[in-house]
Amino acid sequence: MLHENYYLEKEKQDRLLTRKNEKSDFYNGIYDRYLYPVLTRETIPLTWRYDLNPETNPYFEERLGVNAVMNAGALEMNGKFYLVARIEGSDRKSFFGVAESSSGVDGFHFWDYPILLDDVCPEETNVYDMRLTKHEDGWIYGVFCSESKDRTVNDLSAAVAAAGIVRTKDLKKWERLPNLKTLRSPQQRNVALHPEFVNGKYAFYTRPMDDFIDTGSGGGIGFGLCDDITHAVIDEERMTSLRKYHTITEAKNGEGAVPIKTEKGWIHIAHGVRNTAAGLRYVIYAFATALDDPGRVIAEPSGMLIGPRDWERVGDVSNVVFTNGAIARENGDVYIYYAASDTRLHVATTTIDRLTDYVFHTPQDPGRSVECVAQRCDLIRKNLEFLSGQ
Ligand code: M1P
Repeated sequence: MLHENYYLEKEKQDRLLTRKNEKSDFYNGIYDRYLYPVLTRETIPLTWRYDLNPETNPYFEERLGVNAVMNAGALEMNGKFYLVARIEGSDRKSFFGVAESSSGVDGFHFWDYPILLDDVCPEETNVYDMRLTKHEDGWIYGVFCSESKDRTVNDLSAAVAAAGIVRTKDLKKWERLPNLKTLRSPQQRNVALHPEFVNGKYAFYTRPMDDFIDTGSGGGIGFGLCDDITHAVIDEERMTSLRKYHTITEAKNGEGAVPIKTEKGWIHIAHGVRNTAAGLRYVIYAFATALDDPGRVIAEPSGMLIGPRDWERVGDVSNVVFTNGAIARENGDVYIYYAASDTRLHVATTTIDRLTDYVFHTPQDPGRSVECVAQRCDLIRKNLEFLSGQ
């Protein structure tokens, strides 16, 4: 006999998991937002949190709580949508779980168990933010942040971020490979593997950092090649999308989802960070790189693509939207999975055509207010002329 509260909680959760999602009335022509998040802490199976045996848990208390579900890698496989989400336990340690859905906007449910990674790094304390790459070599790679305590300095909070690598064929059996080594950057986060070979080599988008939080001299999103993914070493990283003064990437930026291939270039959906009196503000932006050189930026629409709005602005780390997963389907539909305030996971939908139009036809940021106003006046003048001709 189970505790009566089990049935109440199970019924609540079943209602949540079967709830249909709906597009919200938000409009910008570029993408649609949805009313409900696709994953939250409430969607974590009860078996992961409670001891269901009334003899050992007479009050039906949560034994291993979950605090947040966020930043997810994403992949389509056999017509289904899969997310490898970052789940943060009440103990502040993150781990990964696979959730699947048939629609991509609702019905996501976790598999029976979270992913238990091979325990190959004794110093590793935390793992998070996996980017999933279906690589042309036939493997699905997961590249994530592997965080370890920094014991080289006398500072309790000091940590080192590196890029961990796993690979799988089915999202069930995972093989852990050695962490990526970047010879010229002390720390790395937000690393993603490009889906194709570049000059016969594996290509990574990196984010060089001097320190765990501050990127320091790190100038933005890097790009580097390596010969052997089973012992991945990158010597030189050249810069792609840069941090820039008085833009949305001033404090830092980082590759988000694995880039999407289009006829005009690789489209990247990344994040940019600026500092404010209320702390760091994270937004999502887009740019494109060349098909024949995925490290070379060819289009940079001005400003942000997705910013935190309404209740998305509030959570554990408020004023944050962050993505590390998007799915582009054969039919041209695109699903961008983004987390709000490091607390829950949302989806925005668009199409390759709309995204391409946005990336290649949104004007670039001219960098100064006066030029931005001139840019806007030019748009207004054209519109008024157009309207008067109607
Ligand atoms: O808290 C916001 C995000 O902070 C980090 O991103 P970045 O390295 O660019 O600062 C990541 O830890 C990410 O998980 C988190 O959402």
